[in-house]
Amino acid sequence: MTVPPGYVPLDASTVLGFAAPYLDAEPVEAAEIGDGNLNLVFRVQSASSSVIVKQALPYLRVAGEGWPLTLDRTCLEADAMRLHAQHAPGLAPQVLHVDETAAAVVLEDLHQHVVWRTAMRGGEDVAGVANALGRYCARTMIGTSSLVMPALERRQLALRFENPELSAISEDLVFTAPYIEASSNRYDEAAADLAAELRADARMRALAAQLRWEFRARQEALIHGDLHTGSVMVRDADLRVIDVEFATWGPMGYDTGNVIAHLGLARIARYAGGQGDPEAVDRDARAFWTSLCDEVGRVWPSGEPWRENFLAALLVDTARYAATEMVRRIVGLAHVADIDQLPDGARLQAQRAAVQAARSLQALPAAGTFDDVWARCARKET
Ligand code: SR1
Ligand code: MG
Repeated sequence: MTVPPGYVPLDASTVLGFAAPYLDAEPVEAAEIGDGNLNLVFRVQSASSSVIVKQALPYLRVAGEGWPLTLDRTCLEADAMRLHAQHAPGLAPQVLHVDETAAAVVLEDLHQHVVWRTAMRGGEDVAGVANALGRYCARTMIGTSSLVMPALERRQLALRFENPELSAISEDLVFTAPYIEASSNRYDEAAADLAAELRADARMRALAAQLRWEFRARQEALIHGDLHTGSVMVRDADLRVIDVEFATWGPMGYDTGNVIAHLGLARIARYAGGQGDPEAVDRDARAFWTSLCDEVGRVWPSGEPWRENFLAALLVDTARYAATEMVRRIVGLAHVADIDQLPDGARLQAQRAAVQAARSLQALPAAGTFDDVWARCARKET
């Protein structure tokens, strides 16, 4: 693809000058620290301060130049991060600068925070984080929806955040590829039977097709679009939600389903032999849902007459989107370290449990409680 005039990918040397205005002294060091699938991420340091520079590449980093992408995703991400920060103050990183030509943003460096998934994989349980994430979801989802936002403002906002390319990636990787013989799929040879079973599972295929349509059609809120435990930085109970580049108008249950799916995968991994107490994840999942419901009541007080119905429907959506997210993290392109890093036998046990959990979530009766959902998600037997 042709890149816009003036765009040049940064490197560990050129990023020093780019970041200098946002540091409190001369930059002395920069390193590319990105381990994500899409962008370049640098940490740039002076003697006494540091910032993060995130720059889009004109292609999907994990796939290479054969998968071209336009460059506007970092600006859209900064825009979404600022909007989410307005609704959920203190729960998103500070955006210090946006440079459209360089397709790069300068962000607050959360160097004292760790990725929640990394903490959990190390057996560490961080009190208060699940509560804060429930509040983030409630505030960003309800706050950017027409449940509370004045109609004119909401319609004007709808013109932003279309995000067609990254939304198409999600539609493909989450709802399509895992149910066909797609070249992007990746799984262990030992799990090939799981992948084949999924391709032959009419009910899971129907669920995925329906959810793909709902993902496109139900533009309920400005969702994060990739809200897993790797998108959450924690330091004690202080939480910041990062990596908002998949933000788009979509169904609220996509975000909450992602959170529950990744807690389910963490629980399954611990149960299969990973570090940490599986029951601590049970407590996190319950704390997340309780906090979300409580916060919905605070940010949408006028919804009282039908709020319970709304939350019951959101729970069903959460279970359904959790099912498709769990499946794609086992047989699709992008996996999770919680399970991939387990030793061979334990990994296969966890992979089977995750796919069974997804099937069980798909079959959830309409009037299920959160405990019903979680019991299906965090399956123990294989
Ligand atoms: C090709 S991008 C693969 C995945 O990485 C991102 O974090 C999203 O989860 C996306 O689906
Ligand atoms: Mg991401």
